[in-house]
Amino acid sequence: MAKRTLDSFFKPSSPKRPKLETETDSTDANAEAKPPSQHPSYPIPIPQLPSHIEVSLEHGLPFKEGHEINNQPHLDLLHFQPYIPRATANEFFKFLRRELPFYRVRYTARRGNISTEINTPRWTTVFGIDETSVFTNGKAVDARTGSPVSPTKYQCTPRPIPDCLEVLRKQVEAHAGGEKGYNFCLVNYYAGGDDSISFHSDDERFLGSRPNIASLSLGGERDFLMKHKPVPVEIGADAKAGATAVGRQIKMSLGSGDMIIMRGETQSNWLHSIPKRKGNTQGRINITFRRAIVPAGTNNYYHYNVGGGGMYRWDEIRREMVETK
Ligand SMILES: O=C(O)CCC(=O)C(=O)O
Repeated sequence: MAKRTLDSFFKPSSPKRPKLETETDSTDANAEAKPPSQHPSYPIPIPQLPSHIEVSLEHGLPFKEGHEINNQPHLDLLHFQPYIPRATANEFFKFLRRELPFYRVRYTARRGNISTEINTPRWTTVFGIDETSVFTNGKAVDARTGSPVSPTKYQCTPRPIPDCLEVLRKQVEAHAGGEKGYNFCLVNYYAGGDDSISFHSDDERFLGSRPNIASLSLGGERDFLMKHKPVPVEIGADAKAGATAVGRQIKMSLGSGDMIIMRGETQSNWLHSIPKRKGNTQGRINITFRRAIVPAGTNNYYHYNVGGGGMYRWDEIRREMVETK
């Protein structure tokens, strides 16, 4: 109850006229007091959060306590419904869509001798660096020695997490059930039902053996599916290998502000996806926080979420992502 009151307190009180999303709020204390996040690796400066969103994130979370979902083999989820109050989550969604640089990454997937060109079916962006390095005064330095990272250490230029996402990172870490030190923030923008992510698990070795991944939804509602990985079984006396399904498929509807923490054995045993949904025209942002432990994680995340192509920004008039030269 108390939190509901807090949320309505932070909501802007009936504005005289609706403000266009493109307008900057010249009366916003935060925007006036603090310069935008800037870094040589950023293609654009990234503004500070409007103060009412920042205050709501710093002092109002979690809006509802998380509940555990562990009623199937190897499943260990913490579900907040919502983690951020809906009104704040919707404003945060619009802010991030407007202010972050996005990419539509194309890459070549190789399986044996066969190469396939993949067009990632959503917009992506990423910030962070694995735990062997840290940003100190904006410079990437070795986490142990503090000496500058060699220019050949990474095949990409890592970007520090901007203040507007760092505020959230700290809060999520405090509520994520034991995670110490998310160092990556991946952002997906799904423009509508044609954008998707297919079944996969975040089980790469560069995340360690029992990764804790926090996944936050902002904006339009989408289905989130989970299914257990096929499990090899011994069949009959001659022990032929087969596979069987374990557990039931899970379908959750993720609304604005909802968060799922996937932890423990979940990633090694379960796959998840956001399937395409014909006719859905609502934009949605997903933010995941993770901890990568070796440089391979940094290289992987920038390769697949920034890539080598052009940058896109949200165009408020055209109401779509537009490539920026
Ligand atoms: O959009 C989502 O909720 C899922 C995102 C996801 O699975 C990923 O980024 O690995």
